[in-house]
Amino acid sequence: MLKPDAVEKGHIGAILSKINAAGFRIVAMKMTHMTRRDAEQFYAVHSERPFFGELVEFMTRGPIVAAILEKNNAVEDFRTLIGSTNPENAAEGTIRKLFATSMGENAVHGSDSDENAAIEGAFHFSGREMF
Ligand code: FUP
Repeated sequence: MLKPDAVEKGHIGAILSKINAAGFRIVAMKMTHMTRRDAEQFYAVHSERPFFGELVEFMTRGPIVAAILEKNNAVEDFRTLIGSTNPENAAEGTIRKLFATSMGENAVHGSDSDENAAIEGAFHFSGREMF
């Protein structure tokens, strides 16, 4: 997902360009606005964490771009491309280093396993929207 901060600041094109240059194939993509219920479900794993309320507020404050990306070793390579969760620790040239402003508003989300990528892809897209 390209998160609300990235969309608000007009960074969709720049971020997609980096994703493209890194060799990912776009399997599915759309702009959408998550409801509170969507965000609570998507981030259910964090529901007991102190930042959960803030995370849900942030993820629902504006539209996002959801995408399914395909590549060999996609999960690890995408996480390398986006950089650390906290942009202060993100490597030079990574998407979060370039476009994120804080741990909370960190521009992009990447799945942390193939299993979660399948779950998260199915959260946003039906089979007819995957190409
Ligand atoms: P990541 O896998 O890098 O997206 O990070 P996590 O799944 O650990 O966290 C999901 C989101 O929760 C982060 F993108 C931002 C938010 N978060 C905080 O706001 N504070 C924290 O201490 C940890 C995560």
